[in-house]
Amino acid sequence: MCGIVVTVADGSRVERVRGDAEHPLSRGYTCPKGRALGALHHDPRRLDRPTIGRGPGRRTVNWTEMLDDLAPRLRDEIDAHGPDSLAMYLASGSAFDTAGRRAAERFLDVIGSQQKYTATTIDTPCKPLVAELVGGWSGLTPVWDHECSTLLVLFGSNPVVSHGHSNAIPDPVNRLREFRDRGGHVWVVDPRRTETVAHADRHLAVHPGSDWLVLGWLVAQLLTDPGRVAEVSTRASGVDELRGATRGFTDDLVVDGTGLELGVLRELLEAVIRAGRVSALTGTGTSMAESANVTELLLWALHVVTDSLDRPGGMWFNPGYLSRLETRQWVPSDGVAEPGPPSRPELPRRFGEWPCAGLISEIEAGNVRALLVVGGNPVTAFPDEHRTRAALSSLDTLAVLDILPTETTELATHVLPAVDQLERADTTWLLDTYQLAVAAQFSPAVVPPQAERRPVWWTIGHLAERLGVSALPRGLTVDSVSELDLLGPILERSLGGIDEVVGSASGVVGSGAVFGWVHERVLPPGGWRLGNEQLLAQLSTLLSAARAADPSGLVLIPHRQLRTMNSQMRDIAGPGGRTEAVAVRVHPAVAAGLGPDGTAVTMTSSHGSVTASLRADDRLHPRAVALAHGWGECNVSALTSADDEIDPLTGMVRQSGIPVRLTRAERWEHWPMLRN
Ligand SMILES: Nc1nc2c(c(=O)[nH]1)N[C@H]1C(S)=C(S)[C@@H](COP(=O)(O)OP(=O)(O)OC[C@H]3O[C@@H](n4cnc5c(=O)[nH]c(N)nc54)[C@H](O)[C@@H]3O)O[C@H]1N2
Ligand SMILES: Nc1nc2c(c(=O)[nH]1)N[C@H]1C(S)=C(S)[C@@H](COP(=O)(O)OP(=O)(O)OC[C@H]3O[C@@H](n4cnc5c(=O)[nH]c(N)nc54)[C@H](O)[C@@H]3O)O[C@H]1N2
Ligand SMILES: [Mo]
Repeated sequence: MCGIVVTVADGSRVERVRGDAEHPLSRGYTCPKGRALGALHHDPRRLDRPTIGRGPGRRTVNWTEMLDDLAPRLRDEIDAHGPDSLAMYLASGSAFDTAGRRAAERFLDVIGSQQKYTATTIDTPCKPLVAELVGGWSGLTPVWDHECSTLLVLFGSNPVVSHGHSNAIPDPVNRLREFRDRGGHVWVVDPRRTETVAHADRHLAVHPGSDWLVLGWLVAQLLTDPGRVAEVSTRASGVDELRGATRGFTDDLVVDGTGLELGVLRELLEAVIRAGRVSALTGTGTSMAESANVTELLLWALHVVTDSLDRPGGMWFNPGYLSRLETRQWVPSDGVAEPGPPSRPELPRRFGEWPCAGLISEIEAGNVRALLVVGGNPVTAFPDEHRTRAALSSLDTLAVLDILPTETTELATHVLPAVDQLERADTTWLLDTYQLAVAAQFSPAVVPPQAERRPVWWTIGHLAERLGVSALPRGLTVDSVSELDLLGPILERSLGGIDEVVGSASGVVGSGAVFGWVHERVLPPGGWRLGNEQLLAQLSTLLSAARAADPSGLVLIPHRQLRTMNSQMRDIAGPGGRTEAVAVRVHPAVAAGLGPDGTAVTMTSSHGSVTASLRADDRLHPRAVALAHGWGECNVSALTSADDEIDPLTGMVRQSGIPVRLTRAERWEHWPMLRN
């Protein structure tokens, strides 16, 4: 989401990537991932030619041979076992590929397969769930009003590293600095003293997994004011139910459960009251925990109770320069989920997809026989690494569209080389509504595709044509279409029209924050729904458990690394490339019992174990163990489960707050990528 300027020599050699000073949102900034795109483009290990076959039998083929082999296999599976025998996993590598993503989704649709899986259900399904249950539509994404708000509270998000969770925050350090320079205050709630804390006013080092107690206490305190209750009731339903449910957030319980002092909680409450409206954001630190849905409900409740949603000085809803949500007709959703896949009927189907946890059992049950992976690395992203590997290896057909070899392409029967971000035209469609302004950018391909790399829309489009259907809009055929034909309709419907977007190299801004359209057009009658029974039942279960809880023992928490993106960019072999490292981070008091930095330690959960190098980190809460996901050799997914601890409302896998034990490793094979 940062504007970049790419210097190209001889029409095809990427010499340099730098931030675009003219870009209205990123203003010359770009993070290490953006600057690495050139080296990634020239990485000698790039997938340049299609291959067929597993293991030593794998052979390089041309595209005709690939399509002649793959398409009939898909046809045979569908003829013999029905369209649901074909599944698709769409993930991060397709999130910045508008034409490819749309073609892939359309393909599954026209084939008639329900077997759609995305990274949402291993990332943050609590957000669309609560948006739907409270606001009436799952796509409502609250965005920080960074220009008018005065209080920003971050729960489990570290934008200085991640650049935002469901908000795209380019140039995060300067943005926080500007916010504070004009009087804004930043509070960070995180069991680790994060890189963002260095640019914040206050840091609350909570016990991992206890954010919901902070939020519930705040809401309960605010709702002790009868005037406020009456006022909130004019724009929300379920206020009494919420008030009843939050009565259990007593001072003692919250102090014990969070490890915070009552005085600190009171200061936060005063800051909220002083600010009047508040901007609060959550991230993967809360969305991957057992309390994810409840935390998100209480976050929305805090915003509703302070009249901060869809209002200046709080959170706004970006209707999107391209999506133009404010022009649509809305029918509020009742939020009822459909059943899960046949092997896991208890897993809810929401937002038109099944939870990733169910894909593994669908393969094991023989229901899914062919899987297309579009820009994903399930071996490092899915729960239960060993089961995921076994399931993927058992598939008749595993076709992976990627740019580099990964742990997943290793298991594939068909590897289909894709173009990278510099080799294709694109627009900011998928993250349109996450931005800090109503804005868009279009960029043509800056270099021609090398070798036999092909756009995802081209590959999927050809497969579809061979199956007698079309994955492209309006029945367009692959060989008669250009990328601009595919992106054109989106740009034409945009706020400024196609010429405006295509004509501006650095992107266009339609406006800053806009307010009121959600109240006018989207909200159900009666306003925000704060009394949802399913969410309040989860809250009451958590409260009962919290009263009995013993907050001791180590728990695993997730975190992001600045120069990697999940499993991507761990090492880049192109010119100017680099290698990253990963470590198990613990508080020095915990490390002292294990050994010096670099000691091999084994982390064990009730589900499995993983061995990696130790690093003492005084920024961590003494109970937290941090290990980033996305590493093949020390795969944190060995500790998670696809069966146990799955959230019943979303099918989300628990990836944070997992009880673990640490011991010195008995035997450990070093691998070259690991450094300390
Ligand atoms: N550089 C980089 N950027 C990325 C990514 C990347 O891999 N690298 N990944 C991208 C993706 S896919 C995503 S989903 C986003 C995620 O974006 P963020 O959610 O902002 O991700 P993190 O930077 O990991 O921040 C999560 C924070 O939660 C904290 N945490 C852990 N457990 C708890 C808890 O119980 N309570 C609280 N309050 N905090 C907790 C961690 O210490 C960490 O600081 O980032 C995106 N951006
Ligand atoms: N235990 C645990 N599990 C987690 C998480 C965690 O914190 N802990 N985080 C979760 C989160 S937030 C997420 S988002 C998921 C991530 O899950 P995934 O999205 O499956 O993981 P990535 O490693 O980002 O895989 C993206 C793949 O896309 C490829 N790629 C890059 N660019 C392109 C392109 O232009 N075209 C194509 N076709 N492919 C491309 C990359 O090479 C890479 O193999 O993992 C989740 N899993
Ligand atoms: Mo994510």
